[in-house]
Amino acid sequence: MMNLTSEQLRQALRLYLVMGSSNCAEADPYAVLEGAIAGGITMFQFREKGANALQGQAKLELGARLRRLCAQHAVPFIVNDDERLALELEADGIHIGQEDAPAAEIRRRLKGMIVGVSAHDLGEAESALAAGADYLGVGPQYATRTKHDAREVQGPAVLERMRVGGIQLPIVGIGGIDADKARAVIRAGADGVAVVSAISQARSPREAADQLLSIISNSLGGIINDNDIKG
Ligand code: TZP
Ligand code: MG
Repeated sequence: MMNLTSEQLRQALRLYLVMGSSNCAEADPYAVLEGAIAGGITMFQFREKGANALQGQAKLELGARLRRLCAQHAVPFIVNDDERLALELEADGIHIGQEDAPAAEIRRRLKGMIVGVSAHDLGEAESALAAGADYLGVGPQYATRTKHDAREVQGPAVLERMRVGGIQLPIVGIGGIDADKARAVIRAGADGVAVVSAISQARSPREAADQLLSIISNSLGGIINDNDIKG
């Protein structure tokens, strides 16, 4: 298991690929992840969900292959929702939603793992912080076709409200983010972006990741310069 400081986690969240087999259309998820890693993704979440999602042994086997690939490249490997799977795969962390067990409980059961929590407004962000979340996933930033039960679109303004409200935790924006939208999400206060389709459905996951990472890095760099100027 990787032991990351909060600042290392913030760095690792710059370009976070979230994916399961059903997000890859015809492509092989292993090949998609290989390409995405070559293109520079900084974190990965195995999210095996939806109508055609793998179950049982098949889910475990795919998870184990993707987990090994991440370990070979020192990319933190996070499991969506499934505590047992996170333990079985010796994941670096788990990502939970508002409807899952409280972060504090999960933190006790999964000692040492990174715990990410989905938050939709300042109140949920404050609760997640109090429960010991290590980072927040905030969205949907824009309309998404990937998650059918996603909440109402928030827009990047929700990130500003959280930052103004005093939330300093590492945050990734998620939902409908592509190369055209990544900059606005970073400018609003996110430390990185989480994407599903922008990489998993791209003709070249490697090129898509590479392009996103340079936009994100440039946008983060711009923020540092702005602060420098303001002193
Ligand atoms: N949570 C909020 S939106 C979303 C999740 C898992 C899906 C994001 O997928 P995409 O394809 O990047 O819009
Ligand atoms: Mg969930």
